[in-house]
Amino acid sequence: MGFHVIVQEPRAIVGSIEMKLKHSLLFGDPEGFRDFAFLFVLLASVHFTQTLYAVPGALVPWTTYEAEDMASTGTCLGPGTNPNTVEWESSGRKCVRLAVTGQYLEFTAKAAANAVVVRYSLPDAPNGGGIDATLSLYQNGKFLRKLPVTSKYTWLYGKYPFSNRPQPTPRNFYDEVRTKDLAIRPGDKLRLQKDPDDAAEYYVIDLVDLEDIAPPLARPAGDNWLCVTDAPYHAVGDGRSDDTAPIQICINGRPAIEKERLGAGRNLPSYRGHQ
Ligand SMILES: [Ca+2]
Repeated sequence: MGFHVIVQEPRAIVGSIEMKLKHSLLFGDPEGFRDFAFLFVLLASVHFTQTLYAVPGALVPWTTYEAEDMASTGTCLGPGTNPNTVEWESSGRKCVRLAVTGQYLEFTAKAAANAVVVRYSLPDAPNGGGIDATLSLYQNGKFLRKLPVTSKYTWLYGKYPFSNRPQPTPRNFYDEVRTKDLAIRPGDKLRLQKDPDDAAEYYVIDLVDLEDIAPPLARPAGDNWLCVTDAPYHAVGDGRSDDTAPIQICINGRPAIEKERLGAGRNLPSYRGHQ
């Protein structure tokens, strides 16, 4: 069997080798056995290569833990593929709903991490506009901190360009909350729990990401930089203040300067919601 068979249609190759193997079995011709061995090695190589490279998605520096795979006293939703349901917008089409005080999700960290991202959904306010609430984070059974969660930036309704007024066919259920400066070790148990003062009617959790994030970069040397937290811009960078104007003014002043630098912290451009 020469190189030419490789450029043939694969099914024809397999069929040809199958015919030769049958011939060899009947008449003891060694060529069929040899080709069959070649095909076996070829298919094994393809399978091995696919095993090595068949990793879906991008390479990312965090580890994702699906809520539906965690230990939980909540209610698993999905898999669901119906539009306008929270399952439909969920990773893996599944999520977990915590609706009773004391219900929780718990999982074991696979690697060290200092930051957590939780993808969650809260109910909307009765007349739209969202609500604010908290969710409790525990580490190895010990209360760690409250996660501030909101539905102010979620819940759209109807057809494009959508509305914030509650009606059938809701969508955009999920938001994310981030917290950092943690000390999570491999094997630690992390728990999200609806405690008595976590007042939302329910919490739907899709997934949790753990990441060991690097500290902020040091300010570059030289003066060929603009920093949005410096005068005259005065961005706050606390994750709560609207820093749209300082960032925009800084960018508008860019032509005379080569680069801008966002100051350490959490700069929060304003959200432009649909009306
Ligand atoms: Ca999920």
